[in-house]
Amino acid sequence: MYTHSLKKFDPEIYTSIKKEQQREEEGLEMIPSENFVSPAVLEALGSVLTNKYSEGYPGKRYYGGCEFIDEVEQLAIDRAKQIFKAEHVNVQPLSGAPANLIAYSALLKPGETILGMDLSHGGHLTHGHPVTFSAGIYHFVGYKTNAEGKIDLDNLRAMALEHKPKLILVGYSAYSREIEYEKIKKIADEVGAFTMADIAHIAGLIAGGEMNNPVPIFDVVTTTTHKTLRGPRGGMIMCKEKFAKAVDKAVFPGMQGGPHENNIAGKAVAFKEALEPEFREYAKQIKKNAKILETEFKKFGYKICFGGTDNHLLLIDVTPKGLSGKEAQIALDKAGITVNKNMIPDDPRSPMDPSGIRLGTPALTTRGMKETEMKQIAAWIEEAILNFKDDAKLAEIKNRVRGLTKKFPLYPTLK
Ligand code: DSN
Repeated sequence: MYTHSLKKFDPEIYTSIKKEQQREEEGLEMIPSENFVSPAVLEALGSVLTNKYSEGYPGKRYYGGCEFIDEVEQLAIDRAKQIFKAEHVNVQPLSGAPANLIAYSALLKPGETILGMDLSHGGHLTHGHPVTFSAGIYHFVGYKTNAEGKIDLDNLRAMALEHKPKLILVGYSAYSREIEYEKIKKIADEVGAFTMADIAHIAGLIAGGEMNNPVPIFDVVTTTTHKTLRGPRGGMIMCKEKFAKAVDKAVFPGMQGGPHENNIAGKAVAFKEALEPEFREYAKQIKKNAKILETEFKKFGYKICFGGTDNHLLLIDVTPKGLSGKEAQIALDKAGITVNKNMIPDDPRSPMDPSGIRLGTPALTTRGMKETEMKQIAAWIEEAILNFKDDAKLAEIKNRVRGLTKKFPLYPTLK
């Protein structure tokens, strides 16, 4: 029946995919939420599992023909439990934002209060930003980091006592420090709040034993699977057994329909990779690489938000160098280095043209880059920022970037 290949049948899409592959191969990918999956994960994603409907859970489906789908989903669940020491895992959330909305709906009634981190201090849009759907359903109160860039637990406790939240939310997308889950759980217990951690950014570092694991401590933990965890684009919810039913019901039929089982197979493969000893080395190197960048950028006189990094990312105020975050992002793009413009705490500028850039090391570390390359890359970033209006200089840096990335081939076996 089907005889056509993508290349022959749809050259437009084929060509765009190939151009993106080349962009990924030739550039330095430093957006801290991005990574490169293995060819094995790509194979699972592109498999026939995409054809199958399987509403329900392993052993309890609404459709026939799910015996192999059940094997796949059960493996994903069992491996995730092993990695994070989780009592219960749901691997069906389609991504991080829906996973968070689902978790809120499992734990709370509309109108109840959530205490979450302010977006400009490193929180995520889904943690209460007024533009989101969840902000119309729940009452969010935002806490902030203090002048030293740390989460002030005394202030968090005072806010919890004042606002009596039903849920205290931690886990961030631009915050670069470790999180003290046990102390936060104590505060939550004092005010009778549930605890939720969104570990989307740091899941791989937790899996690799390089950061504190909230899963055995907190009630509910959400994550994406495609950032430091290096799996396919997707989400996951882990929780204590007593919330298992509520979470499963909130995923299906509460918020989602048929799970994407090709994607769940990709998650299972990535989890198997995360259980290998090499993954611990990978997680360690991500942090080492981020520390080198911190040291180098401090030498160049940048202000690192939160005082530095304990994880995979850095949030940097570039305005003292005479440009905005947007200008820095554009200049670095021209130099073949991909970062994202980002708000800094209490940013006086706008989200579309903020003061900072956010960058990280997970993707470069996947390519095998280490301390020597980090020093070189930090110097190129500084050069690009100092010459942000000089297109010829930026093109020259891009050439050097291409020379470096050639030495770290990404998908040599991918045609
Ligand atoms: N877009 C993700 C990030 O870059 O952090 C969060 O949703």
